[in-house]
Amino acid sequence: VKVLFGLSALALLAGSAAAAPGPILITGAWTRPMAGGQTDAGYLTITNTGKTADRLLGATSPQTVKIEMMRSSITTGDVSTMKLIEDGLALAPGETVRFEPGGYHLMLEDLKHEQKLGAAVPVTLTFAHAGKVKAAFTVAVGPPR
Ligand SMILES: [Cu+2]
Repeated sequence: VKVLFGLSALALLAGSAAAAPGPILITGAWTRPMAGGQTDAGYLTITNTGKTADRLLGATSPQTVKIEMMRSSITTGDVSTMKLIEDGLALAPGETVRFEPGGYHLMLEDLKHEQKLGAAVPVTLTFAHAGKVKAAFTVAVGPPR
């Protein structure tokens, strides 16, 4: 049984090393131009194309000290508030979640460098099931079309 397990673990490793896309599909990732030292929001669309429920647990980037998941909403009196998402974001099989201005966003806190128009900011998203998924956030004035 141990030998069989070892073989299947090797097969899994070989499979993950291949370029085949995982169940998590990231599209339209962007963030605004911003000076270093500032905080900026990042937006993207995440689709769980797999058959297993998943959960976005967090994100990291060499460009920031810290990334937090937040959700903006308009409360009474047209006041916009941001709420920290501390226990992750669930993604049912087949579900798509959009991070966009006025809603879900990633807070890229304390940028280490200026974000110049047209550059790409590397972000690694961590999912409970899919593991680490890399995304490049295009620095742009609005969402990519
Ligand atoms: Cu925020």
